Amino acid sequence: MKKLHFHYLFMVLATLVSITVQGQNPIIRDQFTADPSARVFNGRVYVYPSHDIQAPPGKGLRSNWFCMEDYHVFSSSDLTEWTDHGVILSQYTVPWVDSTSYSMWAPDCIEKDGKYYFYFPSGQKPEYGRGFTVGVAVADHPEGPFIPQPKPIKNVRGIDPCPFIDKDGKAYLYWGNIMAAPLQDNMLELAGDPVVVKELPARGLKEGPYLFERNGIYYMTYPHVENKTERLEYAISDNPMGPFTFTGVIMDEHPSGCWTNHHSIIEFNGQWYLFYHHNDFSPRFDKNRSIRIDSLFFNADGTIRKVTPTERGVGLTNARKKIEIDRYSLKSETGAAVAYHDTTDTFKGWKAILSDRGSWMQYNAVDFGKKKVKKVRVMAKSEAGSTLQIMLGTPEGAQLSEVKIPGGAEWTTVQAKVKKGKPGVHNLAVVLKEDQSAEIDWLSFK
Ligand code: FUB
Repeated sequence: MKKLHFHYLFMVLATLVSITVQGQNPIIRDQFTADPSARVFNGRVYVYPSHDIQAPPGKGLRSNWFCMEDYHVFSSSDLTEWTDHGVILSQYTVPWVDSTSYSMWAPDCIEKDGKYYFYFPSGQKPEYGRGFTVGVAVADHPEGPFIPQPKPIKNVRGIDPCPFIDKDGKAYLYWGNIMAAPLQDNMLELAGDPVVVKELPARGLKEGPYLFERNGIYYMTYPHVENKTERLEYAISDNPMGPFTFTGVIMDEHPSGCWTNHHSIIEFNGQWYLFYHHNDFSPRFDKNRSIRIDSLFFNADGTIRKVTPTERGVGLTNARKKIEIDRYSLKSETGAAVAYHDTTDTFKGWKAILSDRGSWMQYNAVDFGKKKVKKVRVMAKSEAGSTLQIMLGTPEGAQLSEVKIPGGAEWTTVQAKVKKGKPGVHNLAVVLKEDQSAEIDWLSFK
């Protein structure tokens, strides 16, 4: 009784936490996040990621490995401002989970008849068998509170569950590498025996299935290791149970060597998006990851155009807020680089470094609103002192402002007048006018 009371209190408290985090890539800047399952519920985007942590000494499945003890959910109405709704489920509150396993890996969530079904894998208590299985927690709202079922789903062995409800109302569950089964109407039990999904590539690890439908085509998308690290691929079918035909690559392997990638694909306000992850805040340990978003486009025949990861990500950036130019859309081939502010605390973020005369960074989709801006503030640093040009559109565009950075070792905020500011949404570029290098943290207009 005491335990149940504590569990309820925990769930209520969890739903009260709400911290806004700002997005470009990676979209969550105060904790590690991985395996983003994005869904659109009631006109908002909800992301259900895994929550990577550093394993406490002696904990977790093995050392230097994936380590997770709980889940958060994040939501946004514009893909730029993200609200953290706090912990929605933890390994300590699910009856069947082995709370010493730290193995709450990639989850997903789906809505049916006003209820939200959160599917998650984890290591199980010995009485339920060995290895990973999948459970469900149910809520009345996308952000919870989620009440876990007392037992895992019967007959599911593996990780990375993905639920799908077809246009005819029939529900399916995909998981592992890669299995499928129909779900019963209650969304809590399988309605048939699991089958291996055919005809996906026979060689190399496949995991993280994510199935969606568009114009009558069922897209089975999944990370696949053909050569050391994962790349995102897809296969198509006219049936949610397959067989599928391998069709192409959605995203190449991360050049950094980050071993995993894991994704989901949604349409939101008429645009398709790919949610995926990379190890942005943890360059030396690729099991501490961060979730990202980039736009995804289809060709006329329904095939998917390969997505190139960007720092800029998606969404509009308000010109009157901080524009982090280090999350650039384009940069000059030479003399433009990005570095951490503090390599011992990567969550402090990045700075842009322009070092050659004429080097530049371009930042797309800045929303100047309805009124012309009159001034720009730039947080910058330049040992020898330097000058930046703020251009509208591209580095060759009209000059909005010229900002002189005084010489010195400290960061300083410099303000300058803006000429010919324009209302509306525009791209911006910052160009180094002199030979002396400059570092830029952010700029903002008023
Ligand atoms: O996050 C742990 C595991 O790494 C996931 O379950 C896999 O898909 C991979 O991203």
